[in-house]
Amino acid sequence: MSIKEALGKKKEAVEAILRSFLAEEKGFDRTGREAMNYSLMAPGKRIRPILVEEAFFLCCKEEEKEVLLPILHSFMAAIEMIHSFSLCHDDLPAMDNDRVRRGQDSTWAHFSEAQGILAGDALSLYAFQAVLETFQKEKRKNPALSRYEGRVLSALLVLSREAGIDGMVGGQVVDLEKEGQPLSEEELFFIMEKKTAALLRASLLMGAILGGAGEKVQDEITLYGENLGLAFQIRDDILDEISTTEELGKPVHSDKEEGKTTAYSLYGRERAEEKVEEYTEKAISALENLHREHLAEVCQAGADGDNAYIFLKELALYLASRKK
Ligand code: GRG
Repeated sequence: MSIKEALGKKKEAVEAILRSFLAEEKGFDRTGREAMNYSLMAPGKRIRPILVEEAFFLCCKEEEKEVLLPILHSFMAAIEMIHSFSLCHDDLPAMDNDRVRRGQDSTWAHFSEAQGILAGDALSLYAFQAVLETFQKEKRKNPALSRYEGRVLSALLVLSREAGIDGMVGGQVVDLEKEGQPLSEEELFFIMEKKTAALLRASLLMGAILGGAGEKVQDEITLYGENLGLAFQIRDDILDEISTTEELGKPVHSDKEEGKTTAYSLYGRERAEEKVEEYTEKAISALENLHREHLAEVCQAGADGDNAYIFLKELALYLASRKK
């Protein structure tokens, strides 16, 4: 199966999981629930939940997998809720003022500005509710799950840290504040690292932590995520210049119009493409290192671990030349 086909299958599986976590569309607050679900189910690539799942399967011992599966699914849903909240708010008139996202009306354009704000707020909190409620429910069925409480708390700490002011929100703060001003390379990397790499890194780290990875494996997987994130953002900057609204499902040339310094404007196309390659290579080498140095630990994951290793390697290459 090609990586493209594998991604398609994984995306479908993620969407089935997301559907199981949707807010119930009923009651006086129904509009808010509809807006949350509209934002969450808009057709995205679902890269982040896929990364959570792969990192989990890379690290988790065979005998622990089944019991942790519902918790894993809640983390996969949670990261996509956080990502959707960020897109929902990023499109608002006060931020990028975009009416199109993922090939359809952005959430605020479909509902209203106020409901767009509230949908993002609600999704950011629902992410934590989804994990905690799932864990509580599963513990009631199987009290032995209490022994994984430390993993769940650590993974939630990663999620809150990487999504908030120490991560994605922090990156967005600087991105907006510096709009229209030239950025130094250092400032640009601060933004890319926080705004984009943080959630990709968090996805992998959460999956690894839940799967029981030790510190060294966590460090290597973080390095993979960090470099994958930088390559992903630089590719995004290139696509904003060379692609079309139809292909991307969102407005193009927006960076230039907003006077943003991007990797494309800083380096030019050729060097930006080289940077994508450079960070992709760094990501792959972190993964290879993990596999070489910590084989004994990763091996306990059995065939699923091997498949995840191969998939994550291919994914890095695929994302480096993605078209959307
Ligand atoms: C509003 C707190 C707040 C943060 C906004 C995510 C974000 C930060 C802004 C969106 C614009 C942007 C280019 C962000 C960089 C990260 C990125 C490339 C997001 C798009 O992710 P994809 O390509 O989107 O995975 P899909 O739609 O496929 O899920």
